[in-house]
Formats: sequence, structure tokens, C-alpha cells
Amino acid sequence: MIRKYTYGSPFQTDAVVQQKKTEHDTLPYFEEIKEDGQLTLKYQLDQEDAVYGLGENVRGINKRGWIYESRCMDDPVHVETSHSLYASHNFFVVSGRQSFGVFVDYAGIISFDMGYTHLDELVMKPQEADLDIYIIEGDSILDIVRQFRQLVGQSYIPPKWAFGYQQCRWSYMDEDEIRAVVKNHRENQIPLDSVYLDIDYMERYKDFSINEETFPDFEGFVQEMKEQHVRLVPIIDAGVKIEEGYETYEEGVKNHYFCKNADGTDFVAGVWPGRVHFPDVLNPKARDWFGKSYKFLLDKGIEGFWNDMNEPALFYSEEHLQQVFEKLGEFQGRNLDLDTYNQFLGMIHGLPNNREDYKLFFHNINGKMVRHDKVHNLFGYNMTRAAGEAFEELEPDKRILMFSRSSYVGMHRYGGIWMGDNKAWWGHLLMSIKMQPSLNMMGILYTGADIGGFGDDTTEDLMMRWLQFAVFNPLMRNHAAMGTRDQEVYRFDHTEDFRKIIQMRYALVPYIYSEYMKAVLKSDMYFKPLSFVYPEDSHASQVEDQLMVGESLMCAPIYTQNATGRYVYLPEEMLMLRVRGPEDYTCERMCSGHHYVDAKLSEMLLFLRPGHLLVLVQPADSVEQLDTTKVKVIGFKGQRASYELYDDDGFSRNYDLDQNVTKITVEEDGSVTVAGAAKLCVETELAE
Ligand code: MIG
Repeated sequence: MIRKYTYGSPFQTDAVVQQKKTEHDTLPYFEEIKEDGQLTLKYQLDQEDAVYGLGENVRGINKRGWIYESRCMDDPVHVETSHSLYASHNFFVVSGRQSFGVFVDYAGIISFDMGYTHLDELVMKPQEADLDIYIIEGDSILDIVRQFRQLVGQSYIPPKWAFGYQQCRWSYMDEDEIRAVVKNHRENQIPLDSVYLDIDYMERYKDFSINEETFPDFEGFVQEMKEQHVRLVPIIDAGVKIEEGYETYEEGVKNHYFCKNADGTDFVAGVWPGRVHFPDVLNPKARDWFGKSYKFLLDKGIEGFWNDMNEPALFYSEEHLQQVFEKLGEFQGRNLDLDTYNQFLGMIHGLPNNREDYKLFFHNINGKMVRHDKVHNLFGYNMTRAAGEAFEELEPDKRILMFSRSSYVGMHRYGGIWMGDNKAWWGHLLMSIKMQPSLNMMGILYTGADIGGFGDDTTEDLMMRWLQFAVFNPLMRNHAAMGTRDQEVYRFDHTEDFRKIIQMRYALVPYIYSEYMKAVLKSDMYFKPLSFVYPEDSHASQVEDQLMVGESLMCAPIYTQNATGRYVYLPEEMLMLRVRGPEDYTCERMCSGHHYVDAKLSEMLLFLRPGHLLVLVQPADSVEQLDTTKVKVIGFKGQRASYELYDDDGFSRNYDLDQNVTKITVEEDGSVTVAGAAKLCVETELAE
């Protein structure tokens, strides 16, 4: 059951798709305090309560013990004590003495103190008391999540090739560099489905332009890559360069499609191209215009994009920068002591992503000027929505890959996300593991972190362990920042080990795709914490470094340097696969409980639940080349088990569950039946 409570006059975020009537009684569960215009909502936590959710954030699957702030933020060096990352995801579930879900639909900045100030108090404080709060009750955590997901609508579906392995770098500078990357993968039989174009493909960082010196025949090159089953995925940035004669700039100025200063002039910020304007993606007309601009690249054969810097990130605002320049002079010739030195440094360090700068510009929403900071968290969402809405018109029968750096609940209908700039740190591998189920709760299913780490130099073992987890991530993309060590997997000594792990991903693509699609179509989660699946098991809620992957599998990634194994908790008897590659694994039946399990650097661990099946195919160089008609099914001997395999053409927008499901059943005696959409040739491997 979902109930809606309204405070003040909230800005309509379009996060929800099911309209609910506001209740007239007071908000349940929370104590409401209004003091000096500040609304504070408090819930008394029981010692046993867990809090799940908040999507893209630092810390655990259980979010207790820290204070989080929803304020979309570009923070490439985020650490455990950060409060905000790139997104704003205000949905969580309290599970314990009383269980309920809370979705705070609020476009402004809000803090969630999950037992930070006081261990047993959950406190929410919005910047202003204009918000909608949805309280969701259900039979279980999963039931609450599913109701929330129906409230906010069906998740985005990428083309099937986007479930392949993807290679990125800031930047592959020209055609030849990309040709070499593809050749190295193909020659080493490392599967690959796409290569990314970072900001340097553009002419001086201008959206919807091509650098013709480095990409002289862009369209031809896109085709040439497609012939090798590789798709190019260009970046689109939130800032539009200010430059006379540049079409996007001129159109935007002429039609008032950019964010404005209080005096009605176009707001100027600095990002990659230097001075830019921000497209006013909250203005429906401007959104339509910006979205349609992607046609420039669609027409050149492009089928996927990533939207960057859309918190929006700013290096500086022109106004603030001028003030700093004026003040800097005052420091010249002075003896800089501790205080003055810090002031001096602070002026420069205070330039990027400054809170005050977000109060300088305005959106035109149906004729009303709305100050940016009040709707800050909606920018990335609406940039991606711009593209998503345009694709529905421009490519009604075709799926386009789209994912964004910044997001808000509701954006999950138009695209996925990557987890922003991370570091080549073991801690960020672990963080990405914990973030996945929280993101899934929001409906954001197409997700992944930059494998190997974006900033700083990675190591061969970190890359290997990260890939072994990323095998299960819908978005499996290796990406690194400018100036860091080369980290395409063929750069390392044990290329063959990497090849086999990536091949394992391709062997799993039918299962991963099937589970992804079922999660979308049934408002379910693809990655789940163990406690969501085994609510009766009191130990399951303690496990934060293993995840359920779809209905059949559990993964237990290794995220510690030099570890040659790890402790694993099995909530029930399971079949353990220790995998080096698709044809190179061992199977072992293991009883429930705690185990220490060995896994050499080249080996990853996955676990199959009883009563379930694992479907594998032969790997190939690309997703398109997979033969999905011949499958191998792994299960338990002497147990009846079945699996519903979803499959479709992977390109069109027909996702009918009934038409696309094939049910594979293995009987107690080992005999197999196949019923439904696909004709499959099934080979079984049943463990004693
Ligand atoms: O911070 O376009 O998160 O993936 O490579 C620099 C350059 C701007 C940030 C993105 C990153 C991308 C980079 N961009």
C-alpha cells in the first residue's frame, strides 16, 4: 500500500508515473518538527533495524551510521566520509521492528541522517518544506521495493550488444588508435562489443560536432567498426560552448534555451570548452530541442551515448571567477600566515561546484523562473530524459544505449548510469559491489563502475578482480582517466586469464540478459542483498560482500589485494563453481554455513541455488555472434529444477514476456523438457 503526504507546494519532478491523491492525516512513523522554517522528520530506530536504499552513495548496503546528502556532485576523489555522490536517490526501506519504505520526492537538497548524530535516530531535513513523501507498506522488503518500482515506472532497456564487454579511455584520440584497440582485442580473442569516444572526438569539446582532423570520415569509420561488430559510443557533455557560428550555441541563444541569470541574460559557467551555457533541460521546449540534437550523431550511424558532467559540474561561474581575480591581488606581497594562506587557497579550491554558484542561475519552467538550487537534483535526469524522449520519436523501433553520470529517480526510465569517476582503489571495487543493489532498488538496473578504476594507476590484480565482479554487471566497461597507466586487458602479462574471464561473461550473457529483462518487466531487482532473498536467515543481513544475481546465482567477489580466497556465507546448500573460463571450471556441492574458499587470481567464484539452473552458451567475439540456440544447463543431480529464459532480437522495442520466454525443466531423473518461444538444443551437466 502506498500513501502520499504533501508538504507546502512541491516542484513536480515527474519521478512517479502513478498519480496518487494526498492523504489528509499526518505522516505516519515520523515525528514532525517545524522550527524557524526548517522541517525535520525523525524516526526512532530500533537496535535491530536495517536501512536499505539511497541508491548511489558511499558506505554499506545497510546505510545506518552515516549522514548522506542528496546533492548531485562531481566528486572524483570520493571517500568513505563523503556525503554526496553524482546522484540523488531519495528512496529507502526501514526493515526491522516495523518495516516500511519512504520515497521523498524532492528536487532540492535534503539530508538523511541515518543514525549519525544519534545512533538510534533517522532524521530527514529538506532545504525547504515543499515536498511529497510516499510511505510504502508491504509483505516483505522486496514487496515494498516492487510497489515503489511500479510507482516510478518501468526501467530502461538497452540494446543487447550493450551487455558485451566495452572499452573506454579518456581519450582514444583518433581513428587509428581505435583501430589498434579493436585489433588487439580481436587478435587476442578477447571479446569486445564497443569502444567509447571521450571528449576529444569533438571539435574543441563542442557537443554535436566531430573533429575532422582526427576522424576525417566519421560515418565511414562507424560502419567499418560495425562490420567488426564494434559500436562506437560518443560522450555528450552538459555544457554548450559559447562560440559565434556554432549552431547549437546560436540556436540555444536565439530561442532562450539556456539557463539564465537573474537579469535574463544567459548564465556563463566554465567547463571543458572554457565558457559554456547550460541547456535548460527543465524547460520542455529546450529539452525537446536538446534531445533532437542527438540526431546529428544518430544520422552518422551511432547507436549509443553517455551523458557526462550533468550534475551539472562546473569548474567556475564567470561571476565567481571575476570576484576571485579581483581579490587575488590583495594577497600579493603579503606574508601569508596560516589563516591568510588558507584563505588564499580556499578561493581557488572554492571555484569548482560551489554551492553558491548553483543559486546564480534559473530555469524557465512553463514561464516561471525557478532558481537552480531548488531543482538542482533534476538536471542530469532531464538531460537524459531529453535524449530518451527524442529517441522514442526519432528511433521508435530501435533501442539506443544511453547512460548518464548524474541521475534522480525517474531517470531510470530513460537510461542507466555509470558510477562516475572512481579511483583504482580496492576500496572502490568494494563500494561498487555494495552500490549495485541500492541502485537496483531505485529502478536503475543498467549500471556499472569504471572497471579497474578511472583515476590513478591500476594494477594487474585489481583489474582482474574487478573484472571478475564486473562479469555480472549489466554495464561492463573498462575506463581510465587521462594520464593514467594503460589498462586495456591485453596490456598486462596474463592476457589469457583476462580473455577467459571476459569469455565467461559472454557465456553468461543469455542468463544476464534474461535476468535483466525479467527484472525490468516484473519491477524486480537484478542484484539483491542476501537479506532480501532470505529474510528468515538472521545472518544474511550481515553479509555485505556477496550479492544475489538474478534468481539462480550468488556471487562472492574477491576485493582484497593478494587474497587467494575468501570467507563465503551460504544461506542454503549451493553448488560452487570456481571459474577460470567457460570451459575451465570446477563444480562442488557445498552445505549451508560459513566456508573459507580458495580462489587464485585467475579464478572467480559463483554459486548456484538448489532448485535453480544456470544456462551457459559458447562464448564469441561479440554478443551478435553468440549462438544462443545451443545451451548448456548446470544443475543439481536428482533435483527437479526449471528456468525461464527470456530472449528477444535485442534491438527492437518489443519486450513481450509471454512471447519471449522459454521454459527449461530438468526432471529428477535428469531428463529435459523445453517449452515456449525458442527451439533450444540443451546439454545438461548435473552435479552429484
Ligand atoms: O572529469 O570526459 O566521469 O568518465 O572520461 C572529466 C572526460 C570529465 C568525467 C567523466 C569521465 C570522462 C571525463 N569526464
